[in-house]
Amino acid sequence: MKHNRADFPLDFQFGVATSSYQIEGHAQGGAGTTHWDSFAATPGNVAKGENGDVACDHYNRFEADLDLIKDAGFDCYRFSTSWARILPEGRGPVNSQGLDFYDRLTDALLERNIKPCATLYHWELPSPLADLGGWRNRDIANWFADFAEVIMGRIGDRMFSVAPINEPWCVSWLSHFEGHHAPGLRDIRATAHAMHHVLLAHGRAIEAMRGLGLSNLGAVFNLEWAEPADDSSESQKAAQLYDGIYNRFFLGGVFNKSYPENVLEGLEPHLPFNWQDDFDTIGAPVDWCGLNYYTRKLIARTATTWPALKEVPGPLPKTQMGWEIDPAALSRFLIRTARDHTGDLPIYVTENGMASPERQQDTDRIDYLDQHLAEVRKALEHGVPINGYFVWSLLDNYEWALGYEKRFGLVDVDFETLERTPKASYRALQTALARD
Ligand code: PNW
Repeated sequence: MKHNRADFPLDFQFGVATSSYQIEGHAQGGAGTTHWDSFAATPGNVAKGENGDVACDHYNRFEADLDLIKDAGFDCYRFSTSWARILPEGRGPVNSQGLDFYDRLTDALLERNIKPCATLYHWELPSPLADLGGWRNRDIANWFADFAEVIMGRIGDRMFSVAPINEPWCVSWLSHFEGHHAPGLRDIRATAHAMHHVLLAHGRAIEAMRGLGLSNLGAVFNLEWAEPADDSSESQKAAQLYDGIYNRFFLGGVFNKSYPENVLEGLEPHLPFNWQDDFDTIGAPVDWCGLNYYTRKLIARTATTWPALKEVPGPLPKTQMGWEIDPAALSRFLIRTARDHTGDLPIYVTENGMASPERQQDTDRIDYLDQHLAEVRKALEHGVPINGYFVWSLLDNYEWALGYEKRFGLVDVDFETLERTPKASYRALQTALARD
């Protein structure tokens, strides 16, 4: 790689990220069913109808997987905790096997001197709560805060950092407006409610964890740079609206206690009553901000109902996901986020990486990581307080609606044998992260 540890501040943290449903193998250990199980079982939603029942079987193989993290030289491991594994009904009775699993995982990380960075929710909502309306139901903020207390009551004392929710845009817009993720709705009112409730749930969980005495609590957002497809003022406005919906709505709610005007123009009639009254909870102080960055989009207007946006194919090189590679947008985002939202608060790049069909010699991934780390360094030189960078992902895994074909791992997984094989990118990072 073109960079190594010495190019970054002394206490800069390098990490790798995964999520529970994507790697654990959900159908074991007494976990309850989730809305992803039913979504995946409905024909047409997921490539080949694949689901997370077995995934990488990390549930049984976590010790060996943590050895891989250790041997690569990572400082931190960002994992998520499955709500339905811990509370099979979403509320009420605890599955002690589930709590035990995260307890063992935590200790196994500490034994290896790897810092545990937990995300409480990375998308597998327990089915009984989904049946009650899931993210459309305001009560979810309290159900979620209760879950936060259960899991962090057990492992919170040993966490390096905790974030309640991974990517509020995906939880709400992608899942309730675009219908690409569970629950697969296409409804603006459901979307607006989910957008607001996911932030409210975030804030309630922060309050609950403060109550437990936890510190180093954060929020994790996914950002996509919106570029006007052409220089018409229409496309310019469209790109600003895309930016508002995708990026500024969620950052604004948590850090500025407000939603962007250009989004409210269309969304306000669909938001829950008295949404303005929730900003003290939504904006509960956090200790850091996590940004997940992969790509940019070219945006133009279309003649449909609000928001009337369309994505236009762009000219940049693309990953296996078909996502354009635009490293420069990462430093722009880091600088802008500090300027407009987070000020002096530490920022972490909590996900960055690419899908590639190359299962061994993934030099495309090495280039991708190199180019994005260069942008992190640029933003650091600019004075942005960036404390760490996490690669998505350790293992090839269940890439949601796209199933197992899209491979984001530094380590190849053979989904027949579940055998793990480090790729060239893993070796390159191992060299870059070595301490002398
Ligand atoms: C992130 N989009 O998800 C997630 O945190 C991971 O679970 C996922 O595997 C990774 O990125 C790669 O996709 C996203 O459609 C999924 O815009 C989809 C979108 C964005 C982020």
